[in-house]
This record gives sequence, C-alpha cells and structure tokens, in this order.
Amino acid sequence: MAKQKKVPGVRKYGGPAGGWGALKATATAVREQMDTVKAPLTLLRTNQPDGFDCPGCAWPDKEHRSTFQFCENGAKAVTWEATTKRVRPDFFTAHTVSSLLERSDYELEGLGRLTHPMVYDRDTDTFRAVEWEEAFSRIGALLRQLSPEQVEFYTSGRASNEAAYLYQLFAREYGSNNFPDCSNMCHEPTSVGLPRSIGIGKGTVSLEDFDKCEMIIAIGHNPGTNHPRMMGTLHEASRRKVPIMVFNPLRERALERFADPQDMVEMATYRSTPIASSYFQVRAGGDAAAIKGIMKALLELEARHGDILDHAFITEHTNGFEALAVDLAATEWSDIEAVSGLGRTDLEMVAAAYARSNATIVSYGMGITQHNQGTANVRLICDLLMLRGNIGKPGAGICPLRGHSNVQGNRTVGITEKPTTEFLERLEDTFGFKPPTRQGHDAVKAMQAIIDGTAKALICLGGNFAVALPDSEQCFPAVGKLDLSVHVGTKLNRSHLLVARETYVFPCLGRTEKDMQEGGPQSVTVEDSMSMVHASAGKLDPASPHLKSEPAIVAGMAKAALPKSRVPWSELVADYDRIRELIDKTIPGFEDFNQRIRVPGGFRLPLPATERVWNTPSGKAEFHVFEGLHEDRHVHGEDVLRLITIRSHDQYNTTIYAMDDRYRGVFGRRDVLFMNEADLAARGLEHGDRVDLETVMDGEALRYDDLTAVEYAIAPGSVAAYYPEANRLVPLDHIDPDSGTPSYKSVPVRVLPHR
Ligand SMILES: Nc1nc2c(c(=O)[nH]1)N[C@H]1C(S)=C(S)[C@@H](COP(=O)(O)OP(=O)(O)OC[C@H]3O[C@@H](n4cnc5c(=O)[nH]c(N)nc54)[C@H](O)[C@@H]3O)O[C@H]1N2
Ligand SMILES: Nc1nc2c(c(=O)[nH]1)N[C@H]1C(S)=C(S)[C@@H](COP(=O)(O)OP(=O)(O)OC[C@H]3O[C@@H](n4cnc5c(=O)[nH]c(N)nc54)[C@H](O)[C@@H]3O)O[C@H]1N2
Ligand SMILES: [Mo]
Repeated sequence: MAKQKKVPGVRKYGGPAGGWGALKATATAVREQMDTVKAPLTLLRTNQPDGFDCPGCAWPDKEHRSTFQFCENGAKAVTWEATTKRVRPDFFTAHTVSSLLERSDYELEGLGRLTHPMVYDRDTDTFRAVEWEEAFSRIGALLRQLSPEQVEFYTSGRASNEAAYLYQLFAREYGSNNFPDCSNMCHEPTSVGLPRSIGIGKGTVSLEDFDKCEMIIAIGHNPGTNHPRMMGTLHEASRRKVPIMVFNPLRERALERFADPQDMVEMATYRSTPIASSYFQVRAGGDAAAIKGIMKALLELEARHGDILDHAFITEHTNGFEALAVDLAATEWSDIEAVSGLGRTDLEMVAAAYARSNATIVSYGMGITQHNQGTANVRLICDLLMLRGNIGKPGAGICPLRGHSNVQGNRTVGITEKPTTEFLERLEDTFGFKPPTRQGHDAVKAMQAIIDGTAKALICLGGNFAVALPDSEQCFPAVGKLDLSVHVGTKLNRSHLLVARETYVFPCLGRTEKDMQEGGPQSVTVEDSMSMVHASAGKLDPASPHLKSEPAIVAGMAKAALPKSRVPWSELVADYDRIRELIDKTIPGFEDFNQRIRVPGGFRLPLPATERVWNTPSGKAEFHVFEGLHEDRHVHGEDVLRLITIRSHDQYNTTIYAMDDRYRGVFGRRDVLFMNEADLAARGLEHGDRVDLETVMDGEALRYDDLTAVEYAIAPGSVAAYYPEANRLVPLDHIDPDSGTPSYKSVPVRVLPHR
C-alpha cells in the first residue's frame, strides 16, 4: 500500500485491544463523570452478589462475581449513569426545544441526569417542571379518550423484569398488544428463528460450555466493544488452543489480539494473546453463503470419509435433513464464493476443523440478525450445529449475544406484540380482565402507524425510539404529529425533544441507585444472555429526590388511566416481592421466584433444548432450507455497495460517550465511511476524500452527505458508517420479512464524490 495521506482524526491503531489503554480509558470515564471519591466503591459493587447488575451488556458472570473494575465499557456504562452532572428545570427554562434540537446526541446526553418530571409548554417552546400526580392524571385522561390500538408502548431493554411485567400488565389491561421494543431492532430473528429450529428462542450455552468447547465460530459481533466481559472467556479459550474462527467483514482489533487487563503477567510484560485463529472477512450479508459453503464441504467430507455427521442425533432428534442435503448439493461453489467473498478452500478448511471438534459453539450478534434474511441466517447456524449434534451436548451450542442488559428478560416476562394464548389465559385467570388477543405492533409497524396517523400516542419505557429506528427524515417529523408522547428516561435525548401535542419526560432511577419504597429498599431482577436470572440492588443515592422508580412510574400512569383496574398497583409498588409473586403465578419457569432469587447468583430458567427436548410442533429439531444465497432483490447496478451501520468503541447505542473509536483508529469524529482500498480505487477516490452516500432502492432517495472516506481492512463491496447518524440511509420497510427487523447491516448504497 502506498504511503497514506494524513487525515485529521484518523490514525492507525497498532496495539492489541484491552491492556493499559483500557485502564486509561476507564480512568478517564471516572474522572469526567463521577465523584472520584465514591467511584471505586461504586465500580466494585457492579455484578457482585449484593450489588447491582452492570447496565452495560448481558454477558453473564461466573457466580455473578466478576472483577469488574477492569471492564472498560462496563465502567463507562456505570459512570455515565452515576455521573455528577445534572440537567435541571432552570436549564430547560433557559433553552427552547428548538435550540436544543440543534445540539448533537452527544451533547444532549452529556448534560447529565434528568432531575424533575417535565412537561412541554408549546407557548414558550420549553419544558417546565410538573408535579408527578398532575402529569399522571392528565396522561390517564388522554389515554381514556383514545382507543387502545392507537397507543404504542415502547420498551428499551434496560427495564427490570418487575418494571417490564407491570408495563405489559398496564398495556394489556388497557387493551393493547402494541409492544414495539428494542428487541425488534436487534435479536428478533433469534426470537423467531430459534423456536422454529430448536423450540426455544434463547441461546443454549452456559459459561461452563465455553470451558469445555473444542471450537468457537464467532460470527458478526464485536465483543471487544460490545460484550467486553466475553473477552476474558475468549482469551481463556485461545490459551487452551481452542480454534476460534471469526467471520466479520471488518478486521476488529479485539478479535485479533487482546491483552487481558485481569492478567497481571500480560499487563506487566506488555504481551497479548491472539484471539482469532482464522479471520474470514465475509462480505456484508454473505454469511448465509458462507455457512452453506461450510455445510456443503462437510457433506462432501461425509461422502468421502463417512462418520462426519452425527447420524444418531439427526435420526433421533431432527426433521428435514434430506431436503437440506439436496439444497446444498444444488448450490454451486462459484455462487457461494461470489456471494460470501470467501474462497472454497477457506470454507473447506473451516469444515475440516469443525469435523474434528467434538464440541462447537457458534456465537453471533447483529452481523447475523440485522439483515433482510436475518431469521434465515439464524436458522442456518442451527443447521450447521445440528449436523454434528452440537445442541444439547456439553461444550457445544448456540450463543446469541444479546443487546441491552435485560432485553431477554423483558421478553420472558411478556413484552411481546404476539403473546401466546396460554399466557393471555393465565393473565385472565389471575387478574380477571380480558386481555386483547389481536396481534399488536412491533417497532417498525408502530412507526408506520405513527407516520400514517393511526397511532396517536407513544409511551416509551426508556430508549431513544425515533433515533434508533431507520429513516430519520421520515420518522422525526412523524412523532411530532402525535397527540401524546411520554418518555421515561435517565438522560435527555433527541426522541424526548421531538415533541408531540403534549409531551412528558419522566426521570427514573437507574440501576445503580437505591430504590426505596413503602416496604423498604427494593431489589429488581434481570436475565442475562444465558438465561440466568439474578437480583440487582442499587447502592447510590438517587440523582435527585424527585426521581421515581420505573415500576412506580408505570403504576402511576396505570392507576390514572384505569380507574376500575383489577390490579392493586400501589401494593405492588410498595414491595416488589408482590410483583414477583405474580410473575411466579403467570410465567412458567419462575416457580418460587422470591426464594430462588435470594440465593446468590440466582437461577437458570428452563432451556428444554439443552436436554434435547424440542418444543416444536413436530417435537423434533427442524433443519431449515434457505434456498438461494442472498435476498438481493433490492440491489441494482454494479457500483452498488452494501452499507453496514456499526457502533464505535465510545458509544452505547444512541448514547455517545465520547467521539473516539480507538481500535479502529478514529479520534474526535464520527463522520467517516470505512472503505476497502479496491472500492476506493474503483471510484477514483483516495483515503481522506469527502464523499456523499445515497441509498439505492426502489422509490428511496435517502442521502447522507459529506463523510470522509477512510481506507480500512473491510471486505470488498462492503462499507461501514456509524449508527445512529447513518440511520437516515436505512429505508423503514427494508426489513427481514420473518422478524420485522430492519436491515441495518445491508443497505444498498452508492458512494459519490462530495458535491
Ligand atoms: N459498549 C457497548 N456495549 C453494547 C452496546 C453498545 O452500543 N456499546 N450495544 C448493546 C446492544 S443493544 C447490542 S444489540 C449489542 C451489539 O453488539 P454487536 O452484535 O457486536 O453489534 P455491532 O457493533 O452493531 O456489530 C457487530 C459486528 O458485526 C459485523 N458485521 C456487520 N455486518 C456483518 C455481516 O453481514 N456479517 C458478519 N459476519 N458480520 C457483520 C460488524 O463489523 C461488527 O463487528 O451490544 C450491546 N452492548
Ligand atoms: N442503524 C442502526 N440502528 C440501530 C442499530 C444498529 O446497529 N444500526 N441497533 C439497534 C439495536 S440492536 C437496538 S437495541 C436499538 C437501541 O434502541 P434504544 O434502546 O431505544 O436506545 P438506547 O440508545 O439504548 O436508549 C438510550 C436512552 O435510554 C435511557 N435510559 C438509559 N438508562 C435507562 C434506565 O435505566 N431506565 C430508563 N427508563 N431509561 C434509561 C436514556 O434516557 C438514554 O437516552 O437501536 C437499534 N438501531
Ligand atoms: Mo440491541
């Protein structure tokens, strides 16, 4: 490669991920956000048996006892919430909403914790403080005027099980199944695909399985940034000489080399450990082709040598193998190579290693799910695992890396737009009201209803709904046409400012804070990525005396909206044990909830697939045939590239902690487009040139102008830009038809020189 020209804020990152750089970044996060005297104690209480659950990610801990102080991004999540910065009513009086909308997402959240319940005042274009009871009663009155289908109940996955359970109870007694949630933008293909294949919508592995596995295939996730505690697990596996095969269009530093800050020798000697034994830069959206290639090679090995497949497992436990074999035989290697961007010999090498391993785990994230064929991708991973009996065997299984720290728990306790009949019946038996049976809206459908004017009110239990969704240009003005929006949050964000006719912003307690109710201090529960449920109790004094807990806010709205409610809202809020008793009664797997949650480390929810019990209609695990290789009907023209939208190292979804992306070598800016050398050259572009992007799909004229092209080790044909800025390029209806999840990682785009 010729010597690159200098581009401001862009320089190569040479070292391993983790190491001293991670410690330094942790120290900076503490210094900028927290009271340095209280900080060490707060951080030490994260993920301890009597402390609070880290709001960072959903990766589990061994006995829930991590030496947390060295998880850089966990520390950022905690310090961001436990910040000493505040945004008070006098600030809102001094700044109009229009002027606040001019600020970046980074600046808005950076203002600090919300301290008072606020209501929007149209005459002055400002928010002003309001009394809780006054706000609740107004919201209740408005909700009583609307019909339940006109209201959307959004959940972001930080809410506790207790808050989420009350929330779904409120919406269902009110009469709605409209539960758009962050899961719809995230792991919905997992929730839809896994039940069809293996009878349950959750991962099957535990941490012990990682200790026993003989191979790991890691597809489409970036743990160095998003699941930092997984790095310890991968580091251990690598040192055990377990082959770790990575499929990712981008070279992600933490998947290449990692220095574990918990490893004293590594730290003292400035050494690091390679993570991936092989790194395959699959094209964006090329995973289905790659997985089919590995399976095809496996069947070819079977034909030559026999004894490669787990025939006993396939015969006893599965359906559909023959159809899969026929489809794989009919799939041409040349097509597999073209679509995946990987060579046949590479995929044969993976198949050979997979054939040698007695226990394999496949882990995956948004690189698999956020595609217009996300559900098919998930099911192909099951196919691959099932061919060698890798489900329900020690050291083996499927490992979806969940997003928000309790997104899986929210689902378990009833946040879903398509509830089962059994669940609704249990609600009716327990509470005596008739819950609605009609399927509700997911996230995209909710926004479509807001755009077409059929939805009139939006209630958000956390999150940044409009910013997280695609097509900002269409979504932002649409929420402004609502009659009512209510946001429960910890910090100010853009969705709060896209005001409706009436808008309320309610500040709530965060996970790090003490939750004192009539019955004394309360703890809540969460479920991690591996189906472990455990308690979480905040320790810090609340950011303001006016904050309420999420359960209290939900109950406040419910009481006001449902004067004849059958649910004893106030009693439930006084003592969360009573909420857990109701969960115990209505949700399978939570028997003796209150007793079991008091055992340190909590308990694991039932996972029948791990015992080879398949809750599918046929009673067997189902192979899935994904015909073809790519759902590409929207893409036209040879110059079309596939855009991936990704997270930087210094962000948590729409929350931008700082402007750097250390491991990718970007500092102080986010307006960059990562491009392959060949794709730059083909357009007559150079590293550092300014470019415009346009989406290339029928009827869409979405644009994002003036990004700086950065030459990067990314698969040819794929480009990457940061989320949420690039959401303006994602068409709202560009979704996986099975799950409704937006194709955030496969947007057909054209890159043009900046006009
Ligand atoms: N610090 C921090 N932690 C987080 C979050 C955060 O924003 N910050 N977000 C949380 C949430 S809600 C979630 S869902 C998770 C997200 O965690 P991840 O799943 O890691 O999410 P992303 O960073 O969006 O992208 C994952 C990776 O997929 C790769 N990729 C993109 N397209 C493809 C493809 O077509 N094929 C393959 N094989 N790979 C592809 C990208 O290069 C990237 O490395 O993390 C959670 N944890
Ligand atoms: N282009 C593109 N778009 C994406 C993605 C992508 O990869 N690319 N990823 C998608 C994914 S995986 C997800 S999960 C969604 C995320 O979508 P959301 O979950 O809606 O977004 P967040 O940015 O996590 O929400 C941040 C806000 O949550 C509030 N908050 C923080 N902590 C708490 C709390 O304890 N309680 C309450 N009530 N509020 C709190 C704060 O006010 C903060 O401003 O975005 C999706 N959008
Ligand atoms: Mo997510």
